Amino acid sequence: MIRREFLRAAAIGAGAAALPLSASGRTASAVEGFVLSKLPYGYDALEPIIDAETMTIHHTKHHQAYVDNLNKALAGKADWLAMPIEQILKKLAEVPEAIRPAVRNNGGGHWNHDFFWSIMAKPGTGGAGPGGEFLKSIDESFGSVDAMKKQFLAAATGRFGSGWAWLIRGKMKPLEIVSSPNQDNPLMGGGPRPILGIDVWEHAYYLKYRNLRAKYVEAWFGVVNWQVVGENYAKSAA
Ligand code: MN3
Repeated sequence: MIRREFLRAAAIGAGAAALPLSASGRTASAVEGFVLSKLPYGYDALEPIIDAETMTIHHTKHHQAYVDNLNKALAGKADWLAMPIEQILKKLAEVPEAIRPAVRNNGGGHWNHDFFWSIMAKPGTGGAGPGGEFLKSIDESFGSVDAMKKQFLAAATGRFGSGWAWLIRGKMKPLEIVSSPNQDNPLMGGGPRPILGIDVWEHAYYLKYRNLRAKYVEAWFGVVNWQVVGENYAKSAA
């Protein structure tokens, strides 16, 4: 058997019939490993809220580096390379200890950025805001959409250093807001798949907003794709 055939056989054996899907649905094969997905819009699509230069560096340098370093960490481990990234994060405790920190940081970075790109849209095209059951859950959990945004802003600005703020299904209430350091996310440790999330690493906003993280978070709501976020809400109910 040639090497490529062997790897493909190994991938199918370990990952059932399906090739692994990244968060945004791109396939990765055991041969090439994970791949940087294309953005669902142009680098300048989120202007003026997120500038094209920030988007270009963020995607082609930062996200690319997470993908490359994830592949490097998993090199030679066909069973892990064949797994969807979401599944790897859920099973992080089973990743060999020697590579677990690298998989956590870079696998988290890969999933988080795929997710982040997917929930944004050109200003004015992302829908009016939450609706239906999603809106009811927000009202029940926070009182109003504005109150939810306020709490999200507090979590995003309160996260010391680099990290993320998330809207997720809650335990005590239908929805809750949490934040995580570095490239961690709620999936690690068996939590729910996020509904909404924001990257508050300085690389996400520093060129335009400098040190003013709160200004960035407030403006960012103008590029949220509420259609996709509503779908995330529906999916997370299952
Ligand atoms: Mn980032």
